[in-house]
Amino acid sequence: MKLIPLIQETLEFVRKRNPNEPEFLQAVTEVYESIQPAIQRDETYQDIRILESLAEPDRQVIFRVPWVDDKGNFQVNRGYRIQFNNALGPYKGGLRFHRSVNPSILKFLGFEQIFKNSLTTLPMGGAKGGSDFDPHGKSDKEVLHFCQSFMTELWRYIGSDTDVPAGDIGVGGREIGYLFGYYKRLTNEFTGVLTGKGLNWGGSLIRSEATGYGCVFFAQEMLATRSETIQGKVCTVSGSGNAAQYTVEKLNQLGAKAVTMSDSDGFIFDKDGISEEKLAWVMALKNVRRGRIKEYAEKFGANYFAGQRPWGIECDCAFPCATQNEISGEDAKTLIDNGCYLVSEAANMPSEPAAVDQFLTKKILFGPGKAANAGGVATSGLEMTQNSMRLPWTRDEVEKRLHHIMVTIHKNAFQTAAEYGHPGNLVVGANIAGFVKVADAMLDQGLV
Ligand code: NDP
Ligand code: 2IT
Repeated sequence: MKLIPLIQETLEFVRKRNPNEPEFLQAVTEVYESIQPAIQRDETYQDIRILESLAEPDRQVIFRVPWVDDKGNFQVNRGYRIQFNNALGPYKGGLRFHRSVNPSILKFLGFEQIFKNSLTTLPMGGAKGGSDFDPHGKSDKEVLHFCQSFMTELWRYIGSDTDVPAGDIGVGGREIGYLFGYYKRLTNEFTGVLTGKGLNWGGSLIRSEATGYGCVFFAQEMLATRSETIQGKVCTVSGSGNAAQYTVEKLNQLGAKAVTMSDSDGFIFDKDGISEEKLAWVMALKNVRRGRIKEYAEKFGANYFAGQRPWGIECDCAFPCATQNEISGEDAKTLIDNGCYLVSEAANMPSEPAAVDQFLTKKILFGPGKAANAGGVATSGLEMTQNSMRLPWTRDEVEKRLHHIMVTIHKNAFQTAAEYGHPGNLVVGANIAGFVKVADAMLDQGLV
């Protein structure tokens, strides 16, 4: 697509304002290039201030997080909350604790979150936050001390009608519990200020499962456009955390076969499939013992590939569930050459631009993260609803709603892509559908 001057100028403006932020620029470039058909069609979006405003966070909070480790030594980390856009509802998005966390990564995640949340059909704005704190190898007590110090600063910027954080990489049920407990002490309020809470203190059934389940539901919808089902498909999965575990669980439930899982040290390949029993063992390994995926190979006699990603393994469908830019252009080529014809992104921006190009050019079924992984935040939205009503829904009720939302997101992205002249291109479809709703709301509200 040849870019019109408005998009070129906007991207130039964003690049100048945000030097040294490659992940953020990657996310903005992809969205702004792909929404060009909507900008060209409707003059209202040709006001450059819409695109400039959207790429500028409403507020960025950066703070010091001092804490004391088990040896009695003082440690200092950096905490962040990027409140990107609240045109559609309170700021909403996860917290990531990982050593790589920096403004570029959180801004890319916060920017993506705006459009993702727009697609969910629920009233949520976009935000992201976190810290360069590395939870690997830390004791529960150290994680508790860190979370309490983090919340000592964060509490004043969030609230159930202001900004509702949740989990992401390195932030799961344990961390949400510690963060929630301290928020409650500081404010003397029991509110739905965080999602992903424990089931007996305000959490929603299916929230833990939602990202993985949603991503597989999205894959089912993509396959249905070719009159196919997921049953019997051989699937590669990366990661072994929250998103990966429940992707594998749903694949098993639907009769597909997941053959790989990974962590940052390497991946395992189990040609017999990661059965329900083996997955239960992985969940205990990762969520309780907090061990390495390599142990799976030792336990079940599978193959382990140190320092590698699973994209060289033959499969029908691939589910990247670890992190950004984990599929290179080269990996994409290998996947396609080996017969893979569906990629559904549970992770945020896992495919490098060169990989996305190949998926689109070769016309395989490609579900971009902001559509395919929206089930996580959508179910967070359902948790907020239940908290507001002070009434929990059953597991079945939440899963039905999640399924309906994923079907709706796919339909919206699919129809929008066709409407704007790019049939089958869910990158164009999801970005335009997400953008139009946010831009209209911003215009209605006087571009604030
Ligand atoms: P977890 O922390 O539960 O798991 C992350 C997994 O990815 C771990 O196996 C981890 O391995 C691996 N990983 C993390 N960073 C890297 C890296 N740099 N290189 C290789 N492997 C890595 O996080 P989630 O499962 O929650 O998140 C995974 C992805 O899904 C992220 O992109 C996240 O943004 C996205 N996502 C999550 C949602 C949620 O609700 N949790 C919702 C929507 C998207 P190791 O333990 O070795 O670090
Ligand atoms: O990337 C994401 O959508 C998440 N990490 C979930 C955010 C949320 O608020 O549930």
